[in-house]
Amino acid sequence: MTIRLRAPRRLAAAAMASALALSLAACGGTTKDSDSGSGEAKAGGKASADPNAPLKKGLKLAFLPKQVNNPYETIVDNAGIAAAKEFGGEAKEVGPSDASASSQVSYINTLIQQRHDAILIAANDENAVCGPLKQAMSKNIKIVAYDSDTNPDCRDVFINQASSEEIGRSEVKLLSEQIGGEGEIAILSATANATNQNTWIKFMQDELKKPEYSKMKLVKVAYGDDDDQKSFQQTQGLLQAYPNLKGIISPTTVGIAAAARYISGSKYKGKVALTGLGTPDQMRKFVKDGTVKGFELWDPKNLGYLAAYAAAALSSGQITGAEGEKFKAGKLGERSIGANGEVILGPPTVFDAKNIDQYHF
Ligand code: RAM
Repeated sequence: MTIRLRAPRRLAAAAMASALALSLAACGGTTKDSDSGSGEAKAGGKASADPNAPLKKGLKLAFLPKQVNNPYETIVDNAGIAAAKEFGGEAKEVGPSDASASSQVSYINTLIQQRHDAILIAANDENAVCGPLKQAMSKNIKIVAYDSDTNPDCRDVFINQASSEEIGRSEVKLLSEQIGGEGEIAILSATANATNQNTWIKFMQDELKKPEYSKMKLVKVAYGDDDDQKSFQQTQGLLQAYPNLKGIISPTTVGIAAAARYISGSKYKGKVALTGLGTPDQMRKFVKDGTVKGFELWDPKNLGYLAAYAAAALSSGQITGAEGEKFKAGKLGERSIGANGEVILGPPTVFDAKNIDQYHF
């Protein structure tokens, strides 16, 4: 079972130990129907899944990323667009140039008017997009959240890049190894509303409660809004405000690249550790110049590819989004839907000076 801790009310509960969160999730009411296998689930009711239904040809998909000028989202969406060609469909990317909470709403409304078969969304806010997404679902447009989830009621499936818990806990572990388990640390996140970052941060905070991290102190969570300049300035601000800072976790590709750029040209290089989630292509020079020892990510291309196949499987009636259903995701093989309609891509990879040259994305 995957733990879901997103809505503010649920987030309030998220500070508790993960075991408790797990049991809450087990008896909570947000899990999609999985008992009958019929896929009778949400808004408007659903037809039964037919795992043998052929993928429909000519499906029209639209990717709606957090923002179009984010190199990470571009890799994901381009891979999804290529995947759609593979199964005889067509896909495009549209979206805002900033990742603010309501920036995606007008795009969803336009995509509904254009009658797409599926909308794939990396949500900037789990609730702000809900109304229009439900509207789309009522018109039989399938909704695939990827990267950053919506409220589960507002999409059919969520394609998660890796286990959210594993991402959050492993970030703390990575930084702890780099600073000898001791000292003040900060987090440089994306936007304050980002579902994915907020979920990861909750798990980081929970991980930090373990005795082995008792000498590490989280002094601040800063937000760079997935904007390069703002992330750069926030890094500078953190280092000035907390002169004893030993390390920063930036769980955003935009944030970690900007933070690395700032640190590499400052007196903090080699003194303040930086880890987080980054693309090897953006981070390579900072690993080579010694600013960053290690960071992690999954293959964003596979995330877009998997999301596109999930959209096609939904639109073709192979799956409805209920737990336990399975679909074939091209070269990624058979995938199954877990609790809360979540499909997990796979574990992240840690990149360091030894392996970074093997990765190009
Ligand atoms: C940024 C975005 C995205 C996140 C990656 C790791 O590009 O915030 O949502 O998944 O970082």
